[in-house]
Amino acid sequence: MAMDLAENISHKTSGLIQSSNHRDLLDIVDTLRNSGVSHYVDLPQIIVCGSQSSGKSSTLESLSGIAFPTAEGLCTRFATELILRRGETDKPEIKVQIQPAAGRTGEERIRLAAFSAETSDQNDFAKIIESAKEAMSLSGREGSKIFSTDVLRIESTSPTAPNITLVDLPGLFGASDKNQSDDDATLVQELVVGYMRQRRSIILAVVTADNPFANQPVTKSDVQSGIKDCRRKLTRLGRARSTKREKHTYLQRISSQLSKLIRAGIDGVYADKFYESYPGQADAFDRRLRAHVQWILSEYADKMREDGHSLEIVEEDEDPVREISSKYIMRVDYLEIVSDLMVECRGRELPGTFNPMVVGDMFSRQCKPWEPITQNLVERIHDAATTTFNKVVSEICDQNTRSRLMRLHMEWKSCEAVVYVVAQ
Ligand SMILES: Nc1nc2c(ncn2[C@@H]2O[C@H](COP(=O)(O)OP(=O)(O)OP(=O)(O)O)[C@@H](O)[C@H]2O)c(=O)[nH]1
Ligand SMILES: [Mg+2]
Repeated sequence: MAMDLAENISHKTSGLIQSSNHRDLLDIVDTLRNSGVSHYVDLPQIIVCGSQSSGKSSTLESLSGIAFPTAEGLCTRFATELILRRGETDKPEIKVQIQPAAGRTGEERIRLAAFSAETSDQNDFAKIIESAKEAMSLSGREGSKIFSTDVLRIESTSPTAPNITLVDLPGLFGASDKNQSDDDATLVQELVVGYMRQRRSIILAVVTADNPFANQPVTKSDVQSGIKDCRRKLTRLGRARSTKREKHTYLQRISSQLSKLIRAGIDGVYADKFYESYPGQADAFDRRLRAHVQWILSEYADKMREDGHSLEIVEEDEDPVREISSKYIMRVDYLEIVSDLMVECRGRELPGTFNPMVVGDMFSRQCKPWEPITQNLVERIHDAATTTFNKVVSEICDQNTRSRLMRLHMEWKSCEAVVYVVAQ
């Protein structure tokens, strides 16, 4: 029955994932995994996880056609990586090895790495797993360990197998009993979460039908947030669009949503869900454009007040605010500069009067820093507009549409338009 299902799956998937290119790629992935590269790079794999005795090993058996040891109660004691490959062999070939855990001593590593078994008879499989357990000191005798972080690697090549890598993991459990301690629960949890965290792990969560879905440890945290993420991505993908008209409607929807959200961001009306903000959320400014620009403008006003004038003119009885001596001048010294300037500005005025142009000259000398400060303001507002724009586009369309629209220079054109509107 299990073999039938496996064959069924492999036939259905052939043509999609069974190409020789795909097989070569997976072989490279497994060679890398075998060389320990997975310590540095996460390699793709389907991981089977869930509560104890929820039927993980049985699910794996149905998918692979390989009879895993399954039983009521404590059963899977270590991670088992099952590498299924389609190959032209007369009989199925099964190769078994142990990848020692990171915490093993040098001597133990040599002993475990030396463990290897090969067979073409699936009936030997249970025996091989038993001897692997023995090698990992999981014999079940007094004082032996219950769980291990060593990994059992099984490579199975047969003409009908699908090209996939599956990982069977021990079941999660909360409470200790006479067979397993709290430390064991932590060890298993760390092992499972370690596999779940690997970015390229595809999580196959197995849940029992007699316990509510939301109560099972594997459906909590990571998996639930994964489901949420998938839903969000699906919503973003939008409805199927095969005709030109449907594609046109899709782009029109993006365009109207974009202008609606950007308009709201410019006007500072944050009623849409996109602008939602809650305490501790760091990216509110990235979305709330008007608030961000107002903040940038108030910093600009402070900067202009403090550094907008070239020289600070200090009254006789006061101390300068600025520390660098070239940045301030005493009033009496400044008056001398003004007198010199009045001479330089002399026109046709009568004696005793002065050319009012002198004020313009003094002003242009004093406002020299305005240009770089204002240039910086323009850049900051441009960056703020770009950030909000990118956030909005990421929110309303899928990754593929987004990058294709961006290629049409929509980014620049729209950002310039936003800066223009904000500046108004
Ligand atoms: N009723 C019923 N029993 C099942 C089903 N799948 C598996 N079992 C039984 O449940 C028990 C546990 O199955 P396993 O596949 O060993 O479960 P597991 O999740 O691998 O268990 P651990 O590795 O110990 O965490 C075995 O006795 C199976 O025969 C199912 O769909 N229905
Ligand atoms: Mg199991």
